[in-house]
Parts: sequence; structure tokens; C-alpha cells
Amino acid sequence: MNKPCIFCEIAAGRMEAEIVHEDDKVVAFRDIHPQAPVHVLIIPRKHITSMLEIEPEDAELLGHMHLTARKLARELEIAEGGYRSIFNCGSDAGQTVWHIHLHLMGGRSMGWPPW
Ligand code: DGP
Repeated sequence: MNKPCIFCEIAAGRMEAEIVHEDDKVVAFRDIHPQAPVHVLIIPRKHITSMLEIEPEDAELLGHMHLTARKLARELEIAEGGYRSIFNCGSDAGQTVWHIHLHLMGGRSMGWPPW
């Protein structure tokens, strides 16, 4: 049997996570290995394996994920200093969990390009 998707398990409340926001479309929770003082993952409740799999019908959902990032950036007090919001797509980009997630990171200055 296939292993259940860990992010689907978190979204369903069957696996623990430090949730900072949830609504009918998305769940946001603290990353287990934070790379910045604030590091949150925003996931859709809908299981989509990677950004290569998004469809036109997902446009509103993706917009909602970005609006949630903006709301959380303000609430978690990283909006003023600046923050990064990124999707990793595929293994070369560093994707390790196959359920799309928007990383929201802030609270320190960051370099570019990322390695
Ligand atoms: P990515 O490398 O873009 O696929 O990011 C996956 C992120 O997910 C990574 O920063 C660590 C985080 N992560 C993996 N497993 C868990 C978990 O069980 N709980 C939480 N809160 N975060 C997790």
C-alpha cells in the first residue's frame, strides 16, 4: 500500500503540526526544519503533487495561497523587513514533499541566488 501523503495527513488533522492558519482551502503550519526565524508552509487541502501538475482550474486556489502568505507575513511581523515566498518544483529545485507548498520565510536577510 502507498504511504499516505504527510501534508494531506496534517491538513486532515491526523498528524501534528504547529498550525498558524486554516480555512476551507488551505492550511499553513511551521516548517519542521526552519531555515529562517519565521518559516511557514502554506498548502492547499487539495492534493497536487507538484507545480508541474497545476491546472487552469487551480488559479484561484494558487491566488488564495499567495494572499494567505501576505496575511501571515503581516501577522507574523515579517512584512516590513521583507520576506521570501517560493515553491520548489522537482528534485533539482529541492522538492522533497510531493504535495505543493508555498514556503514563507522571513526574519533575516537572505542572499540571492539560492544554491
Ligand atoms: P521542499 O524541500 O520544498 O519539498 O520542502 C519541504 C519542507 O517540508 C521542508 O522544509 C521540511 C518540511 N517538512 C517535511 N516534513 C514535515 C513534517 O512532517 N512537518 C512539518 N511541519 N514540516 C515538514
